[in-house]
Amino acid sequence: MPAQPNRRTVLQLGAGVAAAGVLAACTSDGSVTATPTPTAPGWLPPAEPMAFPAGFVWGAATSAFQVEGSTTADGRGPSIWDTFAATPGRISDGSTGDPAADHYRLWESDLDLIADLGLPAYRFSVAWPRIQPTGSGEVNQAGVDFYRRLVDGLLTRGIHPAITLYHWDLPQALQDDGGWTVRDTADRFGEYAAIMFEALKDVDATWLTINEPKTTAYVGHRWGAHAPGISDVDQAAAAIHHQLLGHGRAVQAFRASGAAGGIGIALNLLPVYPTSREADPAAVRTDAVENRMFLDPVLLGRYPSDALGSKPGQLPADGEAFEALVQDGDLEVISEPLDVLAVQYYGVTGVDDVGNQVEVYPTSAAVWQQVHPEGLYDLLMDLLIDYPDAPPLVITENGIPDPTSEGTTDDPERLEFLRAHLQQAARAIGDGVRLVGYYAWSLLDNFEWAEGMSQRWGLVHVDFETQERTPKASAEWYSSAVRANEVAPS
Ligand code: IFM
Repeated sequence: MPAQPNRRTVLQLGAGVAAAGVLAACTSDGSVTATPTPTAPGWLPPAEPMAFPAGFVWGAATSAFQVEGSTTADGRGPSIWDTFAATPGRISDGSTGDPAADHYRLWESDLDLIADLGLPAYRFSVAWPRIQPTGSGEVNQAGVDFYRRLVDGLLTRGIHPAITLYHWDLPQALQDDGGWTVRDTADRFGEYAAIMFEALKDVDATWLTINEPKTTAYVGHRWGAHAPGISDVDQAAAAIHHQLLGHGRAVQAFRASGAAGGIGIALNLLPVYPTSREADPAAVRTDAVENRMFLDPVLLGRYPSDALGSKPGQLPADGEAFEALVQDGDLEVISEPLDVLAVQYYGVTGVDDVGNQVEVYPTSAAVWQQVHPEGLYDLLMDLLIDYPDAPPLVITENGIPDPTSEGTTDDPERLEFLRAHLQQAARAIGDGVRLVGYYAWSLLDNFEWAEGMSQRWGLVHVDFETQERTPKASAEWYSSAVRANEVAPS
């Protein structure tokens, strides 16, 4: 497995002081050097609106398990999230994916809502167990028909479909055979992807193969807090490789199908800030674990050499066992050229000298989310510098939960979050980043995984008793920004 440390930059906070002006970079011998940062500290947004390029794609996103409900309708098979949510103690409020936001039945009025907000694009995911109830073999036509209707409904309304093939709802039958820890699942994913390309090949869609392979690997297989609920670092590492291999197989199937549109992968990336000079090495390794372990194989055709091991910041998996999983030709498959790289940005992390991830910016109601809009700019500029041959970028998730679980339509925190992040996005475009679109997470309040229905991420409030939808203040603000194709100052 070829693997050279690259020069991906890691921001230096200095001794607990935010707004640094120094980048720590990993050299080819693995040592860390300080270099001038391209980030001008103390950047302030201009007093005028910041315009986006003509043709910039604006949208909002959901995923199947989080919104659809109807988990046994029309031949859908069980997924790992049905199993996980049905296990006592796994979901904080005991909720399941049914009815969630009942989108499977309310999809038409939800598409009207998207149109009313003036959003030119909608990102949703296909539930694999609706298409192949056991993850292989026979196609369940009723499932395919649902997504055909959804896509046609979008096109009728002039809304561009962005279609995620895998947003965490693996058919349970595949999990019973090892799930993402086994290579066979990558092949099954390629077959399922081919079914969807064939079914929708006439549609000019943005296809995304796998949503956040990092979350599935680490939260689902290392920490056991998401389905399938495994706590084993070597299985987590295996899940990385097999998801990425599945991604590559899907890209190959896309090209072979002759389907219209383009394809990419959705990676959640995390700018890493050392809390002191002594923390630089651990921060560089954390960057390998959080970012380069996914970016390098997809964009450069190699895994980083500094992600796995027992040094501070590393993923303590068995490197030799991991290398043994990577067969000849795998990295060529994984690095099949893409049309777009989808970036999901929620915030940043600090790293201390022993490799602990620590809080350096305030968190939202989601304890893992350290909110730092400038981190988005840093991330986009890092991608520009470190992966100059990357395809155009699109932000496919960015958002914040309501401060409480109560539910409200008055959400100034989200409105300001969106404003600040869009300003950073516009700033990065002005500095040369090829960013072509932005999807807010999420269109609707929905099933937030282990938090169940208790964490609301929607631009649109959902009353889970009545399923009534009411746009929040942030939705109205976002709608105005989208219509004007610019972000206004506060
Ligand atoms: O709700 C999730 C989404 O499914 C994946 N990205 C992060 C969001 C907020 O946690």
